[in-house]
Amino acid sequence: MAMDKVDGLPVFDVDPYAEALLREPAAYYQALRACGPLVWIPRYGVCASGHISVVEAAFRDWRRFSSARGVGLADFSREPPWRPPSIILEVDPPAHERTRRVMARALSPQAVRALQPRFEQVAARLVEEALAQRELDGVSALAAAFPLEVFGDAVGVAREERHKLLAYGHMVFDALGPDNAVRRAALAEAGEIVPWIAARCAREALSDDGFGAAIHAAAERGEVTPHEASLLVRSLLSAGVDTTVATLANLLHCFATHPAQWQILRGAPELVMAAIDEVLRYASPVHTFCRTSTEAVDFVGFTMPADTKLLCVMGAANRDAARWQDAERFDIRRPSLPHVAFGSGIHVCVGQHVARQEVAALLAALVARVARIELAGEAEWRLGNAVHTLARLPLKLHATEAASLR
Ligand code: OVM
Repeated sequence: MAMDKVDGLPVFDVDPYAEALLREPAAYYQALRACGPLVWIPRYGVCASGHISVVEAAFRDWRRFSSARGVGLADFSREPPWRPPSIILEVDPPAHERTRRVMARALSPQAVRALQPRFEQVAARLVEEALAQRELDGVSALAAAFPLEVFGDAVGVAREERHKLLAYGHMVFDALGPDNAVRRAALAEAGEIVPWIAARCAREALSDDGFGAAIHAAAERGEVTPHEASLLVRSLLSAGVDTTVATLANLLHCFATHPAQWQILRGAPELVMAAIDEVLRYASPVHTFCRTSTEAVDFVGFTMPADTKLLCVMGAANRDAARWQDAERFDIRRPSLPHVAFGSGIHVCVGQHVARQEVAALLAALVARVARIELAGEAEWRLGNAVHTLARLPLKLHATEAASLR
């Protein structure tokens, strides 16, 4: 590993956004961790870390590691963002606190719990439909179909053209990377998708009983303006679909490729929640979020320059041997928490209990009905500048015996 003059930081000569690495990141993650707690990536003039202690420290230190200049590679203080910034994610305290409070209340535990029966019902139906097929694409038939239906309903979005939520999610997350082919392809759809999304966020476009209406109710109480309420609904649609689709796809892939772990889970369904955290740790859907240093930061024995992006590589941090024994092994019986798949600190995923409940509903339905998840063809990874998941996952689901005797 070369050393350089950049404040004595180890230099890592890599393009983290190269297609081969986005597809197959494990070796990059390992090299990143091996370079030390903090590295300099000359290609983009950024720092990066794959050490969990550093990633957590940066997420906690919101004063010196700002989100307001964007959580992607682009520094909003130097180049204009591709869309009006998020008023909850791309913002620091004190502004962050007000919007976060409104969002947290709309996504209250009671509101989420009330959705549980519906999640279970849809999950059971999708699993039956999947079992009836000789072969299926796990991504479209399960991973995408489930959140599009239940999360779309939960927010209160009309049913027409919901697939556009997927394209929007790709846009939001791929925009966090450099100006590469992945980002350009995702943003090429903006002209069609962005106005559609904006229209879906208005009060009159939303149902009366969803998260969307709850956010607009906060505007009626004067906690935010009506325009801010629409932007918070946009945040739900930005962050809430692609991420859970990716998690479910990664979950199916984990169990299809680790059949012994599936048998362990079938024999101990009380491990469903633990299994979800192990999927999040081992196959973290969001692989990288950035922060921007507001001043020079002395930490972990190095000085990180001011006004510099830090790539918090959660995908790498979640396999840090400093926290997990045999970190490269998928094992649902291990303690998987605390991981940083949902981030950490003040911006930690505000919708994580919705996401967990969605994933748990589908996983529980699979555990109840599926004896074996067989890979029926080659899994195809989706190239994502911030999300690591599959584009296609050919599967054959084998029903449990009790069911086949029915
Ligand atoms: C947003 C948002 C929130 C979380 C994640 C995200 C980049 C976006 O508020 O738009 O993905």
